[in-house]
Amino acid sequence: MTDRKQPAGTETPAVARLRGVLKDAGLVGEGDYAAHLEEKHLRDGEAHEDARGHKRRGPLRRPSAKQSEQDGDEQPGILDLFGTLEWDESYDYKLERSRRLRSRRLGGLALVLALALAALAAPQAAAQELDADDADHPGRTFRDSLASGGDGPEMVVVPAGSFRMGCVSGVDCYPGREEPVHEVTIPRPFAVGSHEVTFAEWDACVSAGGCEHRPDDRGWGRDRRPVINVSWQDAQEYVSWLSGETGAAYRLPSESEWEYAARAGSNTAYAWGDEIGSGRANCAGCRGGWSHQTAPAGSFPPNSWGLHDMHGNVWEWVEDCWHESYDGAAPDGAARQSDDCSRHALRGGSWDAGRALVRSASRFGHGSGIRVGYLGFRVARTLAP
Ligand SMILES: [Ca+2]
Repeated sequence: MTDRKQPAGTETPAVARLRGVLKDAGLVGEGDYAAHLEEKHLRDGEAHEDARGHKRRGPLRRPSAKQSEQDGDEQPGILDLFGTLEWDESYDYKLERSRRLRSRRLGGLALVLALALAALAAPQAAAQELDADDADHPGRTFRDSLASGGDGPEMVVVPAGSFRMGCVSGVDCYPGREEPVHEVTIPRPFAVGSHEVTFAEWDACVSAGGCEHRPDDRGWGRDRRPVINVSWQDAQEYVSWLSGETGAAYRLPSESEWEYAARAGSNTAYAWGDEIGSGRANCAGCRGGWSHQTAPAGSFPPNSWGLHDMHGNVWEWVEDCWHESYDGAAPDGAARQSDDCSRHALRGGSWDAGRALVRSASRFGHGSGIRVGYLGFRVARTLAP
């Protein structure tokens, strides 16, 4: 098992702590932080990623109307991720504001350094002593080493806890299917993939002889694209191989574990609220910048527990046999192993699904052997007691 840093494009715990110190000291606020990042790009012409993940240099620019039309979607910008500045603000104004902020920051530099050192030192020293099965540290990421070489998928430790499962938001509910709303208690922490299993991860299984099926990628590319055209049975083959390679108990998440992880403590339609917004996910109507195809893993911000693409990109197989409602659902996070096991449950919606289907509560069932271009999965792992 090896440690990993926070996924690219997200704020590391160390940066979050530093920002907290700066904010507590009254030296920066949320908007100041966004302005600082933007000014840094404008000043330095640093490489940044556009909405399609392509590396670019130079000032951020508003996409042309023609480009937006070609993409068939509204292009999100880096500024939109922070939600504090608009594209139509003049760069001169923003630069002037950044200069004022920089001057203010310099005035408190000594204090910032002292507070930052105090905030960073102790927690990081403690984190280095943990391992994958340390159950008391949710949010920790790790990868298990494979016997055949390389590492397995990046995993995130999810805490134990309780939540209300089903259509608790009242937004776009599917009558009956997401009811009755019921309390579920996840008794122990577990780990779940930070992203959907990618083609690269699947192809490693094929190369090692653990997976027989080599799915088509529809011409979208493999590498970090989520694997598609895999059945529930194919997914079982993958987790069985991964368990053998790592010596750890890999499996699909149960349906309740999946929703618990997708909600990440929220009770809204989406982990970020009741509105679909823009630049949050990849679906039809998500305004995510990807036109009717999958997006590479990690193209969108994770939820507050560090999980990407729980909403959209590909539907994800879970362990449970399909049941049309939550009648008789287990209250302890266990997978349903009876009822219609010729079908299994799918969660999260996909690149071709509308916004109602990518809600946290949305669920669907498909024949267990079907292979289509909107079906994929992510793995879960039981942590040692
Ligand atoms: Ca997904």
